[in-house]
Amino acid sequence: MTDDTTLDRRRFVQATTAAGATLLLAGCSGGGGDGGDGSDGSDGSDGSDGSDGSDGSDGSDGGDTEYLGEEPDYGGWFDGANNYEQTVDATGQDEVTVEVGAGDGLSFGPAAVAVSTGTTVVWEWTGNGGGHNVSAESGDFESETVTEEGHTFEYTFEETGTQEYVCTPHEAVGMKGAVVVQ
Ligand SMILES: [Cu+2]
Repeated sequence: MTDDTTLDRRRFVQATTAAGATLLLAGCSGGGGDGGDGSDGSDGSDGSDGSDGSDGSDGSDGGDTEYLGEEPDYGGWFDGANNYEQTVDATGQDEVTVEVGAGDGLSFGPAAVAVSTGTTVVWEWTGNGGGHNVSAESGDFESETVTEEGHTFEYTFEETGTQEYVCTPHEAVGMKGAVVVQ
């Protein structure tokens, strides 16, 4: 009894699927000709004035920011650090920019970023928070201490591992960062 019901149901499903497929096919071949009037999409030009996006400085507009699926263990490095929440996933990119003097001016932004080997990290000074530098705990890189907005310092990470760094003048107030090289 039950077997019959199952069989019937299966047949019914098959029949429905076949009918659905036929309908889909019919819809495709039938409606194909009218596709031409999609052309008025060309006056969508007012999309370009999104220029006032610059005041989204509280980070809330970071729609395309991706975080690592699993947060690395920094062994307490970020305890008391500014601007650290999660590690930004920037793996697979040739170049990544980190702000020096982000947020309140005494932070790196993002404080923690993951990159791939061969990635160049470009630190860019915002001009906020006074004189900053970028100094690796390992000693592998160290910039001069600079105040001016737009100054940059870069370092290309060739080896996997975590590189912790500080702003020497503001280390004591939590201006710390890390680059995780994967
Ligand atoms: Cu600083």
